[in-house]
Amino acid sequence: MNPIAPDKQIALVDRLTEACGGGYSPDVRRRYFITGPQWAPAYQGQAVFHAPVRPPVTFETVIEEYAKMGVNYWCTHDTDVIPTQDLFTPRQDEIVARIKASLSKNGLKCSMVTTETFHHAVWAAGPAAESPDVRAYTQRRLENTVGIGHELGAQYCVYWPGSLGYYTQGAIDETQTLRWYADGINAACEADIHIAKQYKRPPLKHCLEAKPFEPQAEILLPTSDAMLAFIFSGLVRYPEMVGLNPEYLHELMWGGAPRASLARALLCGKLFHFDINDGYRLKHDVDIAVGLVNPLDWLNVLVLLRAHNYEGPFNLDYKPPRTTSAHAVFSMSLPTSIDRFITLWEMAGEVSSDPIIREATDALKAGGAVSDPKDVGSIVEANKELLSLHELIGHRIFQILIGAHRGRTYSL
Ligand code: 3MF
Ligand code: MG
Ligand code: MG
Repeated sequence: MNPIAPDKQIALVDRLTEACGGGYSPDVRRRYFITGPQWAPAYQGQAVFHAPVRPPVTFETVIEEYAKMGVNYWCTHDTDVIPTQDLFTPRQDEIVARIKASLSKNGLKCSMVTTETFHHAVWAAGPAAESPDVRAYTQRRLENTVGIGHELGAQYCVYWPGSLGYYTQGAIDETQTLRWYADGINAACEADIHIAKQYKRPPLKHCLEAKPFEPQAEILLPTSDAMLAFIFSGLVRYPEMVGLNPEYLHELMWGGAPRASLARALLCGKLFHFDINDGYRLKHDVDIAVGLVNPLDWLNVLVLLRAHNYEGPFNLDYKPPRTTSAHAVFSMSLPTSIDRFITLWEMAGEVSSDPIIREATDALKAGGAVSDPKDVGSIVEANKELLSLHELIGHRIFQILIGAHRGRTYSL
């Protein structure tokens, strides 16, 4: 193949994206509660060890592009859009007013707001540091974000305490730090109760998001399960207002099964919000877009969520890779991510209604006819052949993933 001149490359990428087919119209995409974070397309590729590869983008551009694509909801960290030095000043109000105008011009809603408690130097020792000044500042920031959330009409507020931990063991008291962290969440909930009344709106849903490592070396609330224990520990004053925002990759990173983590959150009634992406076990937080690494696992995750009528947001918390251009972030990366999600969602519906899987599952639940229920040998004998259905169900889900159930064949 001949070299592709730089001025021909956008046309090539656009043509091949189009040639992939399988894209959904913006109207179809709008049927889903898919939320688009400011930070995903605004990510410039500046991960650890890397210089940025893409120019900055404004919230106006991001909101406009989401609208064209068919994403109905936008979400943000406070400092993604308001410079730290402008927080709590009239500049903040001006920016929030501009965001409101941009959302309404493009027909979008703000779904969620979150406080950045990891990037700025003030969080060097985390949001629940020993210094009372830092903790008082954290509380002001959390309360301020709740206010911004109500002003923008958000329903959710997310907390990712990635800097709640330490590099040097023994330097901090873990129990005390967790109590201080709870003080922050309690202050945010109290402010919410108060502000929600002023706005005559229901309070926000406060969602904790766990990640097992990064950026701290050791993290005090590393998993969704740790957070469930924290919510019910007695330290959180309004446990009914607080739930989880699990992230698919964060559960995978520690070696967990994301579907099982989500199941535990569902059992506790705490699956409020869900960050969708993909990546690898026991690696850093690569934030690859949904379905590019573990499509079979993703399919199974969505089968679970459909079965439990999950109605919360699916938040596109991924990072377009450094190899993707600024143009392709909007023309290829985001739309193809959304479309893989929708396809997997549709497939999950096929898994749930597949007659083979249904019959196999029912048969497993019916069990074998045991001749002597007190005899362990009879129990084994009665179920032995039936249990082969476990593997068959796995095979059938694979067939649904590759379309074999619809007659797609491969000849050797
Ligand atoms: C970090 C994350 C965060 C959180 C965000 C939520 C930048 O690994 O996943 O995204 O999702 O801070 O509020
Ligand atoms: Mg996340
Ligand atoms: Mg992540």
